Amino acid sequence: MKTTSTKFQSAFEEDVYKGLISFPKYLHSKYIYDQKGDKLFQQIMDMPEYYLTNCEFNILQRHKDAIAEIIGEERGKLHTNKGFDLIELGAGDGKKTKILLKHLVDKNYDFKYLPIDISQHVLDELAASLNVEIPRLNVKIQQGTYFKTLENIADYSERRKVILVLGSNIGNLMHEDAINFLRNIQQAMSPDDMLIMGFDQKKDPQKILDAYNDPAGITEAFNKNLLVRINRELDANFDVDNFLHWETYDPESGTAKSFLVSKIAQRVHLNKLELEVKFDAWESIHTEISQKYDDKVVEWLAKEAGLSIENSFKDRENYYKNYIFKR
Ligand code: AVI
Repeated sequence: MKTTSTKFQSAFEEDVYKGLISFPKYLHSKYIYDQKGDKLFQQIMDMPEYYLTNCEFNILQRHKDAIAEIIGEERGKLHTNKGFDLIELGAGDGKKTKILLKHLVDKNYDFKYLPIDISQHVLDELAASLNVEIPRLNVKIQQGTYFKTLENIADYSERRKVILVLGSNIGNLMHEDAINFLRNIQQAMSPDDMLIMGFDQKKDPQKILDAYNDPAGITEAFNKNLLVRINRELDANFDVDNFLHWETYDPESGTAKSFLVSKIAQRVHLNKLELEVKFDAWESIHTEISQKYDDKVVEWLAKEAGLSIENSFKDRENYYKNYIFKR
């Protein structure tokens, strides 16, 4: 567990400080997501260039029958209680999940939906919309971070568990962190449980670059929201116009990287951290990775985390895959 040193009042302060005094400079993408960042990400998901959302939507639409059969099947004898709990990590607005939920309810599967999200507001809105759209659904919302909630999973889930992580969120982690993430989930699973997770696939590099570099500048605003947030919360004076949003994709490693590049030599003050940061002209801050995968890499990650691939479902163009794992 991470501890915050006494010099800092929060992990945010410490991480920003460490990232900006490093060479090369970096900032963690998780800090993009304040209220404004959440809204910008919603807009990204609606952009035509950001194919990931539609692909996963289509996969769930096309394969809901097969997915329901796999997750609804009673196999192990471990759980005497029939039925299952569908636990979604980072549920958000549940737009994609609702396809599966509607189908499971229509087919009378015995299950409860347990969405977990960091934001209580998001969860309240999700619960209200589900109440109207799928009134027969049994829902219990859980506010918290993935791992805190997973650690206490036994407190609220007594049945077989199907854990759902959509949106290729794992892609924002380097492989080592992705393995730890999967291992944490694996440790919360019993042998009868399943994990369904989305992984964006390697594809035409141009398609990937376009998804992270839209002409409307929404992704740019999303990336620069890191600086806007630092200005507000750490009393800093970043001029966002002095930075360029820059995206790269390495087809060998499958890693898309976002940067903010300083257009000029400049000094920025973060008063709350008593820090002055000096940028040379064209110096970069690395802000995000969005990893793209193939079956070999997903198999390797799964094996390292003690999981095995049970099945996988892809969209028509092979852009994206949802894998079902068991331990
Ligand atoms: C949340 N995550 C999976 C998104 C991605 O594709 O890496 C975040 C994002 N960054 C830029 N556009 C979308």
